[in-house]
Amino acid sequence: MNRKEFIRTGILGAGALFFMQSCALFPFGHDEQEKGIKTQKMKKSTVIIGSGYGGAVAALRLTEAGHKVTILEMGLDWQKSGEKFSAMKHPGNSAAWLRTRTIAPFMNVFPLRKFTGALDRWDFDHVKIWMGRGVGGGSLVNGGMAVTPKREYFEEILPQLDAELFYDKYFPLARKELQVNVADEKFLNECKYYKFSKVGEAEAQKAGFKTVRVPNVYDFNYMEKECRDEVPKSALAGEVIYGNNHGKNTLDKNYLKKAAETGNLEILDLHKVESIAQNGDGSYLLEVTVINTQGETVAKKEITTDKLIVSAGVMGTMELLLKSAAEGKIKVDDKLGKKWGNNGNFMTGRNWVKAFSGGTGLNHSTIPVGAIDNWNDPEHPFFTEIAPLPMGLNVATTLYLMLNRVPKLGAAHYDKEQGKLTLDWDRSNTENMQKNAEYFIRKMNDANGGTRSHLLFHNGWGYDVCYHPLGGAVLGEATDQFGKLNGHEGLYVLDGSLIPGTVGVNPFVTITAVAEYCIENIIRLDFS
Ligand code: FAE
Repeated sequence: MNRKEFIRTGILGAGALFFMQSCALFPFGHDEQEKGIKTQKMKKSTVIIGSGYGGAVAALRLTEAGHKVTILEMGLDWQKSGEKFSAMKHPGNSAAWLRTRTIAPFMNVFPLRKFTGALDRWDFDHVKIWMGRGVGGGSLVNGGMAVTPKREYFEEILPQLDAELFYDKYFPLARKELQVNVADEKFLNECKYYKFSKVGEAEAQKAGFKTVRVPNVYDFNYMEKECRDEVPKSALAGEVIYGNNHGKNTLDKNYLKKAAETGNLEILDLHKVESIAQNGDGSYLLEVTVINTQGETVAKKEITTDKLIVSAGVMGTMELLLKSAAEGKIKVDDKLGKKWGNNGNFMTGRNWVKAFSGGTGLNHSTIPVGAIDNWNDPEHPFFTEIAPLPMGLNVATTLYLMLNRVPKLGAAHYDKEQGKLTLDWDRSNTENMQKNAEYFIRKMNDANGGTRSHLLFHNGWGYDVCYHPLGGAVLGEATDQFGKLNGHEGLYVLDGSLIPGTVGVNPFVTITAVAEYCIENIIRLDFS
């Protein structure tokens, strides 16, 4: 088919093209695209930018209430595309967003073909931030740990919210919709893939720490079948940060699926919103680039909408709003960008763990189920995930993702000259985290032997590893009490940006619960 025929066919099938989910099949080359690209103008009643937790919750509640919704997602619709996710040992197309080498926290020795993969990483001077790309956002690549924050800490960081209402209504609702479940203890004891967790827990207990079982959105019934070789393996085959082909209840299988079933949801993938401008009549104009799976521009769109929900994840939301403001397209106040934090993320590890009694095992499930809860220690408060190292090697290493308090919060800015987002964040922001890590590793080694994993991170200290960026558009500060951006009718922020830099545990249950609360009130007040 030549290009003319392609366009003719495209015009005949304009409806289908409009709803086309993936632009991977666009047949023309880069130069031709650039020349032939015309900007399409269109109007949509309600637009959500991003299909992670905040966006998915908003989509379900709005569509259920009868509103037509369009989600613009820069990543791929993996389910529709037919592409498969890849395991950590064999990184493929899903392993990185438009990179030629892997971007895991370590061991990035694998070359890649450039593709709109599911995992992205933004590097700043003192912190590297990982995030999910694709329909389902972070749910595609995260470890699925579904932890409800401690009530006292939730009250401390978000005093503007009614904690009773959250613990009675919004947290249970979030857990139900996200399909949270807990692994059976007998299974964990018997399954060889959880030796790393059992060893990690036993050592922590020996060092005097309290361990806790952690709920997850991975379907443990499925995992038990994996263990018995009855179904294709996913968590037990090293799949996680490059996506899971089975087992994990990602947002495209719950919130987004239900929203699509209403018939009111349109998801446009590979649609990147470049900027937001406010028109004279108060509506919003979105400048959108449509890309193919090589990252090449295949179309441009200008989409006008009266109601805009920005759910691009903390870094995406900060970039979009601060950049649009720096370019004079929207006006924001100085509260936007403030109270950014890394949720106290600090990665570390120990070597020669039980080295002479079989180590942590050759095979690790990718789904963490254990944690060390030292939050109530006034001197060294932390919550630590006992993380797997699913590389198929018995490296006798345990890996820990520590979550600490964030006494010194940072801030996000947009540097117009350099054309990029910047962060006020340096080693002083992670000082307390480093002290906790030193204390934790010392205590573990004193009780159990072993050494700090000097070869990982910076001599064993991963102060710059961040999986949980939070804050920047704090609820009730940069927004009103339900997420409406200050001074902007019809423009809402619904994602991790609403939470002021820390929540003390893995954050997606809280992001989901806060989004449920906000959208319920937004619909009541602004969509009637
Ligand atoms: P998010 O899920 O990041 O979704 C934002 C979406 O917006 C993405 O799909 C983007 O592609 C899209 N987007 C961004 N910019 C644009 C644009 N300009 N135009 C169009 N689309 C755009 O946002 N949390 C837990 O609670 N438990 C865990 O076990 C856990 N493990 C993690 C492991 C890894 C490797 C990573 C990276 C994160 C992990 N997290 C975990 C964090 C969690 O996934 C994250 O807090 C949430 O996904 C954030 O949800 P949001 O709704 O804020």
